[in-house]
Formats: sequence, structure tokens, C-alpha cells
Amino acid sequence: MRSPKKPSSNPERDAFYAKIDGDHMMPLWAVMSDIITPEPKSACLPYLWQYGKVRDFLLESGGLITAKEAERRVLILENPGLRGMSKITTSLYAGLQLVLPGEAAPAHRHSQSALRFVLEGANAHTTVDGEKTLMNIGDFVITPPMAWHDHGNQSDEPMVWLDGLDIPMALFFDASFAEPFKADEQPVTRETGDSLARYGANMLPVDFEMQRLASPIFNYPYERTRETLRKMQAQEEWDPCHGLKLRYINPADGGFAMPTIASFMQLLPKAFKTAPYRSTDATIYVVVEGTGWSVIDGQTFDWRPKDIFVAPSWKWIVHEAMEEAVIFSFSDRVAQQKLGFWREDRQKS
Ligand code: 1HN
Repeated sequence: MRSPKKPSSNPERDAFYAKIDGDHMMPLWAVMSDIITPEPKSACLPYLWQYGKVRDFLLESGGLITAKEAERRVLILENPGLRGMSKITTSLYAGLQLVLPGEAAPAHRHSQSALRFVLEGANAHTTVDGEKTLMNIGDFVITPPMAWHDHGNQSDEPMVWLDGLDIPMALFFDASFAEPFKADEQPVTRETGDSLARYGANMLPVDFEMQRLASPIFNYPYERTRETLRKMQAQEEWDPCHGLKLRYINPADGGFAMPTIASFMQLLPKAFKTAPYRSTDATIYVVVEGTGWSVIDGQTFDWRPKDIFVAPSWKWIVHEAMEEAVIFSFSDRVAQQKLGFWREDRQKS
């Protein structure tokens, strides 16, 4: 594309702009280069939250408000370039949620899709559409659009997870609906583990038809994901940009697990350094195992387990693992692909 240059103004043009302004009109040529950029231009900045630090704030919030009063006791992770907008990237929301022993977060539903990535605790639960799922560290749990969901912690330790939602997308489309359930907890109508047994064994009920756009599996347990990485690792087939990277899928159609949010898990062997990569889906990373650093747009971020960091759209990223590392990530890739926007780039060596 020709390098965009704004036509200059002159008194005659300015007078014309002022005249049409009253009728809510604007000349395209005065704004075109701001709205059609040759490359993505984003206010989103690279950033890393150290879990050790934010965990203290989260536990402190536990003394200020109950999960029931807050509805969801969450500290939002706001991108430093997007403050005040409840966004971790331009299109995604993320927050850290705390459910203390004995607490419950009341049932509700909304058009936004949600994912949970468990950071701390054991055997607290979320109930999604009548099925109770126990949550453990590294589990990836989804709440499809308009699915009733409530959380509870009947264990004796605090439970912390990272929430990822498509809230900015629902706002962008003016398509947000939400409602509370008539009771704090929804009735449990299915056995724990039913959806994983039914849909997570490379089989489907014979006449299965997709009822919704999201995966029929609610919980992708870390144990299984980790074992898959362990087995595949032996093959030594490393992608130069990703190491060994898998995507979470909807087993019924092979697509991503959620309609708007793509999610991934990757393994980098000890001392592996990835080749520079960039893509249009700004990505949130959560370190599960190992230590290392990532260089994003020239800035270095050291990471350790449970740290959360964000890479903006179209900025070069390189990861280097000091020890064998396992990293979860999510982005709006699936939405961009459906809409025809997604692009990726690998640095030529
Ligand atoms: C929500 O429903 C949850 O269910 C967490 O845990 C965070 C942020 C905004 C709107 C709804 C949850 C949320 C949320």
C-alpha cells in the first residue's frame, strides 16, 4: 500500500469541514491514515505480573469482601496501555479470582465466554450447566456463552485461578446479556466427569449434534495435557518458534474449545530458544512449570511458575527456557480467523 499521507488543510477545506460537522459528517481523507494503518497499531503494551506479588493483594482482598458479596472476588489485570478499561489486551479481559474455603460464588449466566486456568488450590469446584467439575492446578476449564455457572470451595485451602473472558468483544458488538440464577447454586444434574467421559475419549454419543458453539468438555485436566506433552517430547520434533505447542480443541468439530478465545499449551525443553515470531492475536501467557525469559518488542521479561505476561499484536516475541518449561496461553485467534483478520509471521533466518 502507498505510504498514507494526510492531505493538507486550507481555509476553504476547513470551512467546508466545519459546515458538514454540524450534520455529523467527516471527510474520510482527513482520518483515513489513522483508521487504515499499514500494520497493526495498538495501545496494548507488553507486561508481566509476578504471581508472588499479586497473590498477596488477592489474599488481602479476601479480608475485605466475601465471594458472595462481590459476586466474583476478582482483581482485574489491566494492561498498562489500556488502564480503566478492564482489558488485558484490546479484545480480552483477564483477572485473578479467589474463592476461600467454605465460600461460594453465586450462579449466573452471560453472553461472554469464560475460561479458568487454575493456579493454586485443589478440589474447589465450578458447576457448569448442571455438571460439577473439580478444579486442580493447571486445569483448563471453560464456561460457554449463556451457560449457568457457580463456583464453590469445599476444600480447606484457598483456590486461585486466572479468568479469561471475551468481555471487550461483547462490548464492541453491543451484545452483552447477563442474568442471575434464582438461587445461589444451580442444581447438579450430571455426575462429575460426565462430559469428559462422554466427549473426551475420542468418541461421541452416536447421534451427537452440537448444541452450542463451545466444546462439550468443561474441564481439560492438566494431568492429561502434561502426559501428552511428555509423550510427544520424546519425538524431538521442535517447532523453531513454538517448541512443542498444542491447542485445546472442541472434540466435536476439531476447532478451538471456545467460539471467541483460542487456548494453547506449549513445552520448551531446557535451554531452548525460540525463533522470533509475531501474530495479530495479542496473547496472554501463564507459566505453569519452569523458569526462563521472553523478549517482547525488545523488552525482556523474566518468568517463573504462575507468572502472567502479555504480548501485544504484531510485536516480535522470543522465549528462552532456563529449565524445561510448560506455558499456557490464550488469545482471540479463533475470532480473528473466523473474521478473516488473523496473520502470523516468522523471522526468516
Ligand atoms: C464471571 O462470570 C466470572 O463466573 C469471572 O467466575 C469474572 C468478569 C466479568 C463478568 C463476569 C466467573 C467475570 C465474570
